[in-house]
Amino acid sequence: GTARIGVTGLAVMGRNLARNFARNGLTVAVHNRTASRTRALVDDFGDEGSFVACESAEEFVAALERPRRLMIMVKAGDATDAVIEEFAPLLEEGDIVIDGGNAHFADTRRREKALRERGIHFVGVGVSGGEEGALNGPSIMPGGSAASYEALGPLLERIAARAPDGTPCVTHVGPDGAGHFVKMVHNGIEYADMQLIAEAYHLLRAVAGYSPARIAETFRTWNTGRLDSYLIEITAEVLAHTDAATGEPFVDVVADRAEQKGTGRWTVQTALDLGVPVSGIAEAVFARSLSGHAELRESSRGLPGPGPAALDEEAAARFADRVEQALYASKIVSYTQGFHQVRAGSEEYGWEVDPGAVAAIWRAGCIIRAAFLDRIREAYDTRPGLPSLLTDKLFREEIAAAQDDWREVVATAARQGVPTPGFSAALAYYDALRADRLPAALTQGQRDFFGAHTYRRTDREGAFHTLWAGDRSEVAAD
Ligand code: 2AM
Repeated sequence: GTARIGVTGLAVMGRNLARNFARNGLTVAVHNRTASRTRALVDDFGDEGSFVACESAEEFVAALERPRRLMIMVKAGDATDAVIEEFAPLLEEGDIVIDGGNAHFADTRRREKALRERGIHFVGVGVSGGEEGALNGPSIMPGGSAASYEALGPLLERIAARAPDGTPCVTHVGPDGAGHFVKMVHNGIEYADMQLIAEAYHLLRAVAGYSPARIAETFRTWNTGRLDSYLIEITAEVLAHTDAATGEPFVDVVADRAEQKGTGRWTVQTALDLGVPVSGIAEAVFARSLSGHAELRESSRGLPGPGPAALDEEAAARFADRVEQALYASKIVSYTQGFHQVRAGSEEYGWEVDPGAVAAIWRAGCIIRAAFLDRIREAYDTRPGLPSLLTDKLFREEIAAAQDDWREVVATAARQGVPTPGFSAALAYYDALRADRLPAALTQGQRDFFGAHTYRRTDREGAFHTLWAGDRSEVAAD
């Protein structure tokens, strides 16, 4: 065969990735269960590059140069296993099967192991950037053997987004499920970013009294500073949009029930298993969930609470500046938590993920792309073993400068009854981590009281138990 890579599964993501490969000078074999899609691709876009249209699995496999690089772009789940089972018997040792779908990293680990035992490389690839990214340059997060990356990496570099400094947004994240894991955390961070932006909007609307158009202007201004990011940019677009049918701001005619496809939930579930406090991401998932509980919300409407108090123009402008500070500080916390999860996953599964490289490939192509990620890359490049982004010199200074405003915003929100779970959770995380002493000591006392769970002491080694029901003397519990 002569095709450098093959794509099977030609719904929009697969089709756009195949076109991206072809547009970048690679001969691409294309295949789909239903052959009409394959023909449509070549009919509609055949002039963009070199495609080899294949009707059967055998034809598809035969079209690929060796080692074969076969990319599966079907719906995550059973379809992926079905397609793997269909092709694996046709492949030879050293061939590479690539799953570019949104698989759970645990499935990717299982598939990688099963195929490795058959001498076939399996690469789970996180692809971010949606349909547009797939066509014009996504951020790509491949996980698999180093040998498979040698054969595949250069091709992925051709189609990846370019960071502002020109480097392609793809790196060998680590073995087996590392790529899909990192993609999952990316999505969790995306949820948190979106929630924080939504809270900023809500505060500007309810407390500062700004209109959606005015808030769009505010976000545009913020987008020229340190918050410069794709999500802030599109937020301004959405807020400036007017509904054609009613002439009302678009944001006022959209039902306020947020949906989710589940990768944010996976992030939080996995974080719970790993014992990583990703409170900002969790609050973002819960905020969407809460918004969808229509009956609960209906029956709770009118519960007592304060309403927002109107600010004059000058106070409103000052408050808006504070919200920018609160948003930025909370964003640092979200990323701190997300990168903690990446490190925890990496340690649990022995992936040796380079967090600086992850930040670098999120700089372009994906939904959370932002100038900010370059700062994170720098932080890890300066200190590869950095335990927490909060302890990076620059972030530490920025939070020091932002924190009075951050606290004021959270206090104002509480006083005026505006829910800010993201801002509040981020601040609580920050204050908990910097505390000398936590009330966890009391928690340990309670646990020892009702369940004899024992505790450790600050002044001596060992585990201890207090005879709460007896004379309350302390005994060694080892
Ligand atoms: P289809 O066009 O034949 O339906 C998104 O659903 C993509 O995944 C489509 O290209 C679809 O093929 C493909 N797909 C879904 N389930 C599949 C399966 N079990 N086997 C092969 N392809 C599948």
